[in-house]
Amino acid sequence: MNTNRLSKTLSDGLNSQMTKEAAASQIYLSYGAWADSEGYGGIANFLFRHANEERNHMTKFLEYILKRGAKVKIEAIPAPPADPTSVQDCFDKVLQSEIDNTNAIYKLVKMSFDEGDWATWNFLQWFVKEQTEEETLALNLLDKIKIAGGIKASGDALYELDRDLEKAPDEAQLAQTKTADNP
Ligand code: OFO
Repeated sequence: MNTNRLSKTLSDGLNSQMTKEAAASQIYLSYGAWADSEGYGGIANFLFRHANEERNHMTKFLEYILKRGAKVKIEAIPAPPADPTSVQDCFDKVLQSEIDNTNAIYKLVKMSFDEGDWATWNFLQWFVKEQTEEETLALNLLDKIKIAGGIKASGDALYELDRDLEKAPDEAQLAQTKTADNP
């Protein structure tokens, strides 16, 4: 009996999203390393914590594909883009990367809807909510840097921002402890 409950299209799509989440984690790691080397330890800490969140998202996709009886394909993770040129550029790129990810999730939601695969549609709703939160977080970062003076932000303003982000609550949790009620 065929125990695979995912179509080939959705199984390929979910596998590729799993790799995309791993790539998002690498992007945050690379921007975090850049921030630290520029002396922004607080921003680096924030970005490193977010890298863990993306890794947890990758695990959620992996667990779901396995749960539905389909095959997990672990593939090469694309290299992150070039280093940012400033803190504003870094936050701009974080927002763009989250928007790209949201669009990829929406495509999967549409695929699952078109197939009437309500289990997958339901699974993806957690990510729809998560992406809204992550885009908001990235927009808030951009607001903060704008208030600090944008590309011309002074050393003092960047120092304050760096300190604030160091203290920002750590939202990274293990994938298995995350639920729709406790994202
Ligand atoms: Fe940035 O979030 Fe994963 O999905």
